[in-house]
Amino acid sequence: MALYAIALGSNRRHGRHGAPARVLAAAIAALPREGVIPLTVSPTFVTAPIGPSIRAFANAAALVETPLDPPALLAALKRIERAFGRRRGQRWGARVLDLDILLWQKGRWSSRRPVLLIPHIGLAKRRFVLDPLVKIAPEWPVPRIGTVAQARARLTRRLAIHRSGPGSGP
Ligand code: A4P
Ligand code: MG
Repeated sequence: MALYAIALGSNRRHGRHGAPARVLAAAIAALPREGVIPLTVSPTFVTAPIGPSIRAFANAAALVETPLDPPALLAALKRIERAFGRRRGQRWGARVLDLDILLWQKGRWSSRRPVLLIPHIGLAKRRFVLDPLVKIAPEWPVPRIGTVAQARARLTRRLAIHRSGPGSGP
């Protein structure tokens, strides 16, 4: 068995499950059928879209336990996405359900078939990932940064500097 942290995102209604927050709850409920047991689920955050999509997202994170190795877990998450009606070719667009692997207890994973990188490449750059994740795994190690809590502190500091702009402030 291994522990993973996964990210959940949705910014489209599902015909049966309803609004994005309900889609995330239904996705959590679908995990055990794939041999993935949710241990801790973060609160759901409503987040402004990053990228071209204009609809707000619901985002959450979960700690899960499973005997699956990283490629098998990715395949399981993709089956769940497909079952929720996610279509190919919607990269970065509006989507019913996006499930990403963020962290793996055993550390790093890198493969080309399937294309899979753990930690997730966007982990340290995205508040919509770190805000939910810090609620459930603040002490989880992040390579080269320290912990999830430190990654989030670093990102919010950087965003604050960005917002105040060059030359402003004392
Ligand atoms: N892949 C590689 N590493 C991983 C990993 N650790 N977990 C590969 C999952 N997949 C991984 O992903 C494309 C391919 O990445 C996969 O087939 C897998 O082989 P995808 O989920 O099919 O496509 P995507 O999600 O559109 O692309 P990507 O780059 O994962 O986009 P993101 O990072 O998911 O961003 N704004 C807000 N507020 N909230 C959001 O959730 N999401 C996105 C999409 C944009 N803006 C957002 C949000
Ligand atoms: Mg994704």
